[in-house]
Order: sequence, then structure tokens, then C-alpha cells
Amino acid sequence: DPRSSASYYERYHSLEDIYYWINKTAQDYPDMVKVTLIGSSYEKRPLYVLKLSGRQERAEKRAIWIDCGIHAREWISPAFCLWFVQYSLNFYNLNNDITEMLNSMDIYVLPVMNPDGYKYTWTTNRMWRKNRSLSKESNCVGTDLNRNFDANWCTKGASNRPCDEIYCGQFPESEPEAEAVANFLRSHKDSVKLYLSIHSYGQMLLFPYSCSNEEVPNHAELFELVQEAAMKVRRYYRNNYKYGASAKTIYLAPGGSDDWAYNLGIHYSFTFELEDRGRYGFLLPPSLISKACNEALLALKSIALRVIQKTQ
Ligand code: PAY
Ligand code: ZN
Repeated sequence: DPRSSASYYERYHSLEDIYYWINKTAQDYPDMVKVTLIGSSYEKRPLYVLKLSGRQERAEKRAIWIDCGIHAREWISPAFCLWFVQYSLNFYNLNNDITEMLNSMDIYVLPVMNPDGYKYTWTTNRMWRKNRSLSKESNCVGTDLNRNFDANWCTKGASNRPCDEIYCGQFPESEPEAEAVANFLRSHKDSVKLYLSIHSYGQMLLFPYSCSNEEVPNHAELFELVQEAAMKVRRYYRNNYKYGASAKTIYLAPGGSDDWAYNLGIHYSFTFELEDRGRYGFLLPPSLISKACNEALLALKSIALRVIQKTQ
């Protein structure tokens, strides 16, 4: 079985491989993994979410949501979701942090939120970002899924022109991929305490708002969380991550999933920009997958364990 070799996770995988991996992982860990279909893409590909749970039964389980691959060309992002799932399953009851996480929270993982775009980056255009939806008024294809959520939708930092990379779509949640995620979070908003969206590149740990320069009410608390996580990454991996509120740390990005989740009531909401800082950019070589994923994993564990304490 190729999945049991460590090197499987140090490569990038085609969409077909990832679908196969989802199915196989669920089969191999029937007591810890459940797969649910939360919707389908514009081109009718399934959007599968893995629900990871520890073996301890607890009433009123809280939950974490992690999505990868909103943007097609950010290949390290789906690679991280696979890495994270494999790590969780392999190190449950061996590593204290992941054991505590899985015993206190269910973890929902969407490995590829934009399967049509991801497929397109493998077959046709490696630098594609958006999904692959067609528009009536233009020949240009695709909406930026991270501009399609209902958070200051289509204001400064997004575009209403279908040919642009940051096209916001026809209306909020016009895209089936964004709508599926929003519907899932709306129906799980009481249990989901931590929202995490994985992107690349830039090495940043970001929190709301992206859609305005305003500070969120718990800005100081979120700042401490990303600061601590970045400090750990610096110590263990000698690598620097920037951290802070998105709009001020990177740029204005309205209509993003992180702000939308925050406004829904998930007040621990983060976007990670994984490696690197621009040398390879979206084309991060496979030899750097393990370092990028280990750094993000450390940051994730650091934040999640704090959120578990805070939401007790
Ligand atoms: O929450 O503010 C946020 C994320 C902003 C990201 C975006 O949606 O534009 C940042 C970019 C991304 O990961 O998509 C950064 C990359 C390098 C890009 O394409 O500009
Ligand atoms: Zn992105």
C-alpha cells in the first residue's frame, strides 16, 4: 500500500489519487474516520470531508474545521491536509498534543475545496487560482472562492470583472464550493470553535479581518495565539512567519471564508499562508513539503490546544 510509505506524503498528488486516498483512509481507520459528502463542485465533482475523532466518547464534542485547496495552484495546501490526517491517525495515543486534540474535538478536514481548479492545474495551467465556473456575461472562466463569501462581499480588494484573478462571483455564495462550505458551517456553528483555512505562499499566520481594517473584538487574544505559534515555529524550525490581522499583514481581501466564519460566530478563525516566502512561490518543490507541513502542524497544534483550554 503506497500510503503507508512516508514518502507518499512528500509528494504532490493528482485529484484522482486524493479521492482514492480519502476512501482508503476511511477504510483503514473505520473507528476514527467518517467521510461525508458536503456538496459538489461546479463541474460536479464531490466535496468530501473527513471527520476525525478520538476513541473516547464525549457528549457535546466541540470541533475544528480545516479546509485546504481553496486556490488551485497552492499545491502545498492539499498536501498539508493529507499530511495532517495521516499524522493524526498515526500519532493518536503516541503524541500528547494530537491525542488531547482528538479526545476533546472532532476535526473536520476538507482536503480539496476547489477540485475543478486543482484538476485544471494538473492538466492545463499550473498557475490557475479560481474555480472553473462559466459566466453568462463573459468568456472568462472562474470565480475566486476566497472572494465569494458574504463578508463585505466584492468591496475593495476584490473585483467584479470575471476575467480578474480576484473575481468575486455573481453574488455571495454563487459558487457551489463556497455554498457547500458555508452550509456545512452554518449547520455546525455551535460545535465548531476553530476555523482554519490553508493557503500558500508567504509564511503568515493570519486572523480576521481580511475584509476591512477594523480590529475584531478579540484581536488581542488572536494576536497572542498566532504570536505564540510563530515563536514555536521559529524555535523548532528556525523559520520566520509573519503574524497579525490579515488586512494589515497581507492586503484587503473581502469575501474570504475566514472573515465569514468569524462573523458566523467562530471567533477563533485563521488563515495560514504556508512556505515559502517567494523563492519558489506556488511551485514549492516536493523536497520542501515535509518542512512546510511540520511547521504548519506545530502552529496548528499550538493554536488548537489553546482554543481547547479557552472554550472548556
Ligand atoms: O485571509 O486575507 C486572507 C487571505 C488572503 C489570500 C487571498 O485570498 O488573496 C492571500 C493569497 C492567497 O493565499 O490566496 C496570497 C497568495 C500569495 C496570492 O495569490 O496572492
Ligand atoms: Zn490562497
